[in-house]
Amino acid sequence: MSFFNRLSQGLSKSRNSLAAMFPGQVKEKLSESEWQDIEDALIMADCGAPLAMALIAQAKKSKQPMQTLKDNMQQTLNINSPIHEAKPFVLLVAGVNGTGKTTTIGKLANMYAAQGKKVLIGAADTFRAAAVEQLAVWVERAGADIVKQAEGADPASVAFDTITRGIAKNYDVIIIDTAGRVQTDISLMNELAKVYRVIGKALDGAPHEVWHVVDGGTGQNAVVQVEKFREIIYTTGLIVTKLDGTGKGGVVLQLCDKFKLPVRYVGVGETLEDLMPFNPEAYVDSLLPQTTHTET
Ligand SMILES: Nc1nc2c(ncn2[C@@H]2O[C@H](COP(=O)(O)OP(=O)(O)OP(=O)(O)O)[C@@H](O)[C@H]2O)c(=O)[nH]1
Ligand SMILES: [Mg+2]
Repeated sequence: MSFFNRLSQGLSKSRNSLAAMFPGQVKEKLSESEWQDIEDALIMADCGAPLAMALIAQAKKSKQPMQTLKDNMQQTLNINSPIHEAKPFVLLVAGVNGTGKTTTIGKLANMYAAQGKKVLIGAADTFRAAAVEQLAVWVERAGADIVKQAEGADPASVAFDTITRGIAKNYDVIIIDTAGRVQTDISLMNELAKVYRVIGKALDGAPHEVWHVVDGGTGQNAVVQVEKFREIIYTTGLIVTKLDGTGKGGVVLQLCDKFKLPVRYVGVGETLEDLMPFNPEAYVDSLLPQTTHTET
């Protein structure tokens, strides 16, 4: 299934409110109350009121308002920042509890392995033995390797070991999984800062990328999460998960607008294949009521 179809299916909850208001083809000329409805729907999808209002205000001023709205939404999402290349490429993955970090790492490992890369995963979520087991299952399915230590081990030590091993054994990609944590837990945030620092000690210039995994259904709270994590681990990109089941897809717009962080991939399901590169155009099309969309 194409990116557009997957996403469109998933985001249909946020889109339905809009699509229901505008069945069939969308006119370019809308009445004031129709614009208000679109603005409300964007706010309900968690675009954030200031951004929704700004987008609508700009659109209304233009000769082709609907097209302008789409263009500006796309522009907001289209943050040009190529993924840093290195060998080994070291990626740190973090975020609050249950957002889909471990699942996403499984998907990423699968993707890189399919590209013929040698992939090593560090199980730096040492909080629960079950977390390491969960990761090991994903990693095996993906055909990658794992570095783990006993439950309760220092996550920074696991990260250090993983990178040392990855360099020695000539891995192409090293991904470090971390335990979920809320941004208000100072000691856990300090622990994450230490993981970040130690990765840099194990390999100069690492981590090359730091991806914050956000549950696409989180809504407004995602903004403060991204803000606080970024202060600690210098986030370079976002992964937005669970877009197959949310009515709140608009938060992605808000995150891109506020932090100018690129969305690297999106999660659209629970299997290894359910990870897709982010496509701003398809994303906007799946949020807004449909005109027509042709696959290329
Ligand atoms: N529908 C759907 N479910 C997902 C997606 N990504 C992850 N999940 C589910 O979300 C739940 C949590 O996923 P994990 O990967 O364990 O999340 P985590 O961030 O590693 O969790 P902690 O390590 O406990 O913080 C699991 O049930 C996953 O199957 C997605 O894109 N879509
Ligand atoms: Mg996990």
